[in-house]
Amino acid sequence: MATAPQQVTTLSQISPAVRDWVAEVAGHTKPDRVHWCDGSDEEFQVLRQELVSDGELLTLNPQTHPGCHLYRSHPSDVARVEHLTFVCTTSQADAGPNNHWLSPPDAHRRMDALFNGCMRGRTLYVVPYCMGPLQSPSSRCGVEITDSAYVVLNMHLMTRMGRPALERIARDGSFVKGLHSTGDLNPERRFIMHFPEELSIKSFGSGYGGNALLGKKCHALRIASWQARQEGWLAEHMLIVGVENPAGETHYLACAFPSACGKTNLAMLIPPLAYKGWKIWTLGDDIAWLHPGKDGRLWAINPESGYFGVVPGTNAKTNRNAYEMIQHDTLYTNVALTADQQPWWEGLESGQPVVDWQGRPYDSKRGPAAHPNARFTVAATQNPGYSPLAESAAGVPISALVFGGRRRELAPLVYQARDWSHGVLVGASVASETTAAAVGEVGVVRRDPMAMKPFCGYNFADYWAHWLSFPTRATKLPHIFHVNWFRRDKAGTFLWPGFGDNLRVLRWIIDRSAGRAAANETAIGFLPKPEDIDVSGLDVSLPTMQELLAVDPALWRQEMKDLGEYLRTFGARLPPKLMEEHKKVLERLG
Ligand code: OXD
Ligand code: MN
Repeated sequence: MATAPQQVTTLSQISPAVRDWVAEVAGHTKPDRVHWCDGSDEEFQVLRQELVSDGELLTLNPQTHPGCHLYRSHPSDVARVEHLTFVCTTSQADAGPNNHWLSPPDAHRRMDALFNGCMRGRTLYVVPYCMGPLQSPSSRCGVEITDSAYVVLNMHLMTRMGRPALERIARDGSFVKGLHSTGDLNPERRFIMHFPEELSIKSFGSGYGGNALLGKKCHALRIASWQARQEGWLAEHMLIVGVENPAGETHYLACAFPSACGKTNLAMLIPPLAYKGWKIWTLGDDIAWLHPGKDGRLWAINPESGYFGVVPGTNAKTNRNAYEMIQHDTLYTNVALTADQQPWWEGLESGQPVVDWQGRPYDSKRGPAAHPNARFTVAATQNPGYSPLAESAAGVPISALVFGGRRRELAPLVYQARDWSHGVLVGASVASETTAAAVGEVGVVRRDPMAMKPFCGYNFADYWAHWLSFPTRATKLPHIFHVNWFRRDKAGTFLWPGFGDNLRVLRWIIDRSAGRAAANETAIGFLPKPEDIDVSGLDVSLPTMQELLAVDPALWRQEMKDLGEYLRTFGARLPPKLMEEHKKVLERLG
């Protein structure tokens, strides 16, 4: 039987532009071998087996966790490194005070010196990938060159990668160039550089997560946010979730929270027992690309096709779907082990750790058994709540945008912005306690506008101006809300149960968006009255609800003063409209 012509086209022949770039990089980095990834399951299995044979991956208990493996990263390489992440634009002002900056020539010089000969003795993998459904006009492609087979396995689970992506690149005629090497993992020689004007990324010295899986934070947020501004859309650090009520009506929400604030849990929420007939559909847990549609609404696609989620805390009660989906065919990073090679982490309800995340005998004196930023990588289709619309070329229409942060005081459980421009101010005011997702102190409140502080690839002032331009691009924009699941009382106890019960708050958000729920008008926006949030079956008293929904004018005046000071650090590029919105809130606070 004759072989179909496309089957005999070798990968390196599909796109001359990619072929030339690979040749140039190989000439500089001097690998022993070049492997073009076709994205097939066979390729995934062969690479995984090679890593097992080399001792880089450990096969977990095949009876309890079939298809699961453990990878241990270098102990100095366990999180994103924001202090070593740069946006390299010709003009420093374009990167803005929110980014570390180097001029492109300086950055290239520094990175090219590091990449010189760095792949000697190694394999250079060419990973063509598509962020978003292969047939969607909203998707964008890239090629990651990496010398880490672990990165290739992650990219296989997280993106649509291989031959079909390369074919699309050949059709599109453009792609984001991402060059990655683990180098010698020396933190002194670790940099993640972005060149938005050239649509390229150079990452050296880390094999971990957002530093190394270049399709994710580097491409789908930093580079894509720049492209989105030029092309009239938004690339955001948002989950996408569908909420179906018992009448069969589904609303899609896109929600932005800083890292490790429960986006994966919210995207996979399990309705409380009292909510029979409600269904949650997950479209994405980390990134949303939002495009104005012809119908005037905002439409969202998830550029990713897998999850790179925080493991500690995941159990059948906090996130049953995530817990179930990571029982098989999952790549674990930096979890602990039980005596019979099962993965273990803090928050798991059974088992005992005997080996910690660094492979040492577990000793509680040395800290947690699993690293607090231990991760699972898993294909999205394994999620029992996976929405088939995640493959839709058009995406899903968004009914509400929700911002949130981790704040023990001040921000009420939920409030609604008065209109789009006020909503942009609400997004810009997001602040949150820092978590283990990035290197640095944990638990300090920092400003994280739109949860994009580590991810916006250009000056925040221009970014807010771009957000403020949306009423001229779309006539039926979603309503904007802010939530805070993390309020505590004076003794430090959480006031709101969170997790599945957050659906009660989403319900009010949806009802408000659909114009069928009442609200109290306050200085900071519209709030539900305590009785507007359904707490039936919950142990949440009326005084607790009152506290959760209180707006303390003195605290809010201070907050607005701090926000004003923060916004003014962006200087003359700050859009006047944002400061007008800020002034209006201050006036309303009296
Ligand atoms: C992530 C992060 O890994 O935001 O998603 O740090
Ligand atoms: Mn994230």
